[in-house]
Amino acid sequence: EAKYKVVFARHGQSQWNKENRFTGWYDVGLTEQGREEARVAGELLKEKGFQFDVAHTSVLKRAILTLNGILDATDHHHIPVQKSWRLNERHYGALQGLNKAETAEKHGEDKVHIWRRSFDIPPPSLEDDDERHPKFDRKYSLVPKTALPSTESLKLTIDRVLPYWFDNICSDILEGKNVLVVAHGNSLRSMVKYLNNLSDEEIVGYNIPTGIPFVYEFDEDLKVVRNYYLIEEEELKARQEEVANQAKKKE
Ligand code: DG2
Repeated sequence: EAKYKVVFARHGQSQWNKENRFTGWYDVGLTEQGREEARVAGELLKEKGFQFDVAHTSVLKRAILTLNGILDATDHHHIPVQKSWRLNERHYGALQGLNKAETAEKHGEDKVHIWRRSFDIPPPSLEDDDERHPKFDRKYSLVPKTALPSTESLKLTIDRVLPYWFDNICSDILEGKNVLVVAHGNSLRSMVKYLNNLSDEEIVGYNIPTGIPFVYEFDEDLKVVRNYYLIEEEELKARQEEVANQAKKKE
């Protein structure tokens, strides 16, 4: 009954993941460990016999470099890669750059949990004239300024990710292509919420670790038949727990 398979992965550890800073649309590179995670993910996919015809990623280099690492390790340099701002991380507003644990110390863990994981409450927004606003970044010069965020809740992220899922990724899947998607914690949570039909409450507790491929199998109508990570349950739980705990106060 499963007809199509799509492989997803969050990028490997970025420099700001390592420093435990809110990243959002800030365009930070990978750490050595992040590059290694990409290589290991690629080796795993190769070992399991996955092949790809097209890849989709964001316009942020931590995702692009991870995808490149996977394409390198799986010997898939030839496939077309589509990059879109719609697969970018959720915009973290004025929190971008701040340390997650320090922010919890300052504002309280509960507040930070709301900013990180509530469904529809966006973090404080960037000022309109803040030089970090995406409208000043030439990467986004072909996106209408009014469509560019100065902060985003998960709900707003879903609103801009899902059109890309339907129009660009689903069409590739339905053409019979093997698709690889490399994106970010919250742009992936957006797709997972939709695909697994999770409630606004259920998605709150769902965390995605860096660099670990996960697979969705679909029937001919693109209904999800099953989904799973390519690592053991126990290791997955530990890695998810780590993500959940990033905004705990330091002891
Ligand atoms: C992280 C996710 O994004 O952070 O923007 O800080 O996936 O690009 O590393 P990513 C960020 P949390 O929502 O898990 O705090």
